[in-house]
Amino acid sequence: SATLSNNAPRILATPTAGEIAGEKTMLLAFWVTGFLALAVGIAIGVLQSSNYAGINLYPYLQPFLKSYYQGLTMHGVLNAYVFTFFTISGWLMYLPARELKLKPNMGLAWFTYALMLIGTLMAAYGMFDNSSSVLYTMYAPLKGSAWFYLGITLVVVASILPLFVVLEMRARWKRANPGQLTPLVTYMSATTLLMWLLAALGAGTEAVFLLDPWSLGMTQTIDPLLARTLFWWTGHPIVYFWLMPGYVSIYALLPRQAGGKLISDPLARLAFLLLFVFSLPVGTHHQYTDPGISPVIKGIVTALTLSVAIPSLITAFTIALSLEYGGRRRGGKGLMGWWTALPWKDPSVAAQVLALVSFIFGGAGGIVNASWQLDNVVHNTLWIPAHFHLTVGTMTTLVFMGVSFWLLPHLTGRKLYSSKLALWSVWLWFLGLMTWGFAGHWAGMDGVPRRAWVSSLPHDQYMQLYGAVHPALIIVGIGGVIAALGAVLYYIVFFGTLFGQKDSKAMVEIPFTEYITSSEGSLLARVAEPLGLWTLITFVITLAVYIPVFWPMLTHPIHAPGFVLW
Ligand code: HAS
Ligand code: HEM
Ligand code: CU
Repeated sequence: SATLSNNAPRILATPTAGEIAGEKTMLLAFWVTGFLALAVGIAIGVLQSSNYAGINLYPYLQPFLKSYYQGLTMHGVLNAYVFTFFTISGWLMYLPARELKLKPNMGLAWFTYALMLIGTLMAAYGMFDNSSSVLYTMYAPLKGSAWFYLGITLVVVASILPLFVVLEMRARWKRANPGQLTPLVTYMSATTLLMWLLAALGAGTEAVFLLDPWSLGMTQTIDPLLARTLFWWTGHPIVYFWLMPGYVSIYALLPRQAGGKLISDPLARLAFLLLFVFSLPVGTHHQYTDPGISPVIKGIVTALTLSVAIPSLITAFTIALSLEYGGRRRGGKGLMGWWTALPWKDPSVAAQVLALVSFIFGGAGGIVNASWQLDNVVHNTLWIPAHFHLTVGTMTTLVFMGVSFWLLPHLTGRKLYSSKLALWSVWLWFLGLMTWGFAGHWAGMDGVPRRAWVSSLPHDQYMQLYGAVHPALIIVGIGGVIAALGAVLYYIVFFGTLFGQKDSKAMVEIPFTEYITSSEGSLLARVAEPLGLWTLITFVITLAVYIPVFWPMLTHPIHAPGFVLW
């Protein structure tokens, strides 16, 4: 009120019970929509792993999936964009609101949801009518329909909006707590969303200036190299937009769930800050084999990409130590006793720890990809999808499955349907993806291409081409089935909980962790605090790398007509 002096902390209105209930409904809407998309995506995933094992299920799916590529487009878009964007957008608005005890701008939150839903439905229409089997990377000159591109454009625009919800809450909180550091979860959410704002500029530009007008017939040709480069401006950092929200749970909640504390709050901030700065300028590591980008740039990008692994290495050690601390508090003795003493019976903990285990392999594969010379061996082979099923398939999907086991009861006041089934679903998902991941890396090293409808070949031709790695390809198929079984159990638990018994004790609290080293008095945390400055720094570094990439493209434009190959 006006009577308060400027530097006295103003009392902030904490949300009422009714307002909190409204926020919970909002998050539930985001999560249910996201997980529904994932269910469709996963069902198609099994068709794809079977394809590599030599089993062609597509003739039985007429007229729903006209081709492998129609299915693959849906799998990529529904899993990697729709599932992730919905769950992440809700998650990153809701958690800071609870941490700061502030009411988010609910109008904007629901507007985000509505816009994302409209975009999704438009893109889904473009995929279901088989007009847009251009895969989730949308590589021109493959040409999809305007429904598809405009839909994706709306989804991307919607995914930017949660940033403003979070920044507004952070500003309100900072006004009431002058000179204080942003609380950790809010810090993490804000850096993730700021990173994504800069990231989205690439695909946003591609969509608005190249793909949308082209698909609407306003332009006749397209520049494939420029389009790809703009896509990967976004397409690399997007993987950290999938990873960092998982890290929010791993850093800020899991240590508590595992019976311990987070070792260091400032180190967590450092990890997020480094992820922010280094995610942006490295997109062209997806284009090591593309012409038209100078080898000097490719060398610089190799070094920068290896740098973006550093925050994940920091995470590995910080979290391993935090888990060890939890395990020892639970009575674990000796070298590895803490590991077995972790609460493995808690499906939420098991999911997240298993996701971390698989991410060791996903991350190691990423470092191989990052190394320019080595990438030539694995690029465009099955190695690459194997790599990202051990990253986005676990550190995002498995972590969010784990989160949902406490979050759904928290949101609905209903009991988790079955802890035992949940635990089985987690292990099967982990084992299935590890199996397919392992075998996919193997097959890829032996040259099996990704994005190939190999099962449509006559059997003897398939064996002639891929017989030498047939065991690996069979294992890919088996892994897919195991993971899908995990998914079936998961959805039984998911819907069983949503439609299950109300239980007053089910309304669990959010397990915000405590820290051993807090950020009080930490120079590191102070340096990391001015997010506006860090956004500017990141933008400048990104431009420094990308201006020399774009310059030759803009001065030597390519005019390619569109193709529809399906
Ligand atoms: Fe990647 C391609 C490089 C991470 C996703 N990546 C992809 C594609 C996707 C993807 C989707 O440089 C394919 C796109 C397409 O369709 O073409 N990636 C990296 C590097 C990292 C990396 C260097 N990727 C990710 C993450 C993803 C993801 C995360 C999704 C969420 N990736 C590449 C490159 C390509 C690529 C090239 C292009 C390749 C090509 O040829 O096309 C790094 O960020 C990885 C760092 C991670 C680590 C692991 C740390 C380990 C942790 C777990 C610790 C365990 C604990 C448990 C605590 C260094 C944090 C305790 C356990 C005990 C036993 C004690
Ligand atoms: C591609 C299987 C879950 C995202 C693939 C491929 C296979 C596969 C075999 C390679 C297809 C090819 O290169 O021709 C599965 C199975 C799953 C599963 C069996 C679980 C049962 C997921 C999840 C995500 C995901 C949870 C992300 C959240 C992707 C993406 C692609 C892909 C982005 C690349 C599509 C492309 O190349 O255009 N999947 N997947 N998948 N998957 Fe999955
Ligand atoms: Cu990348």
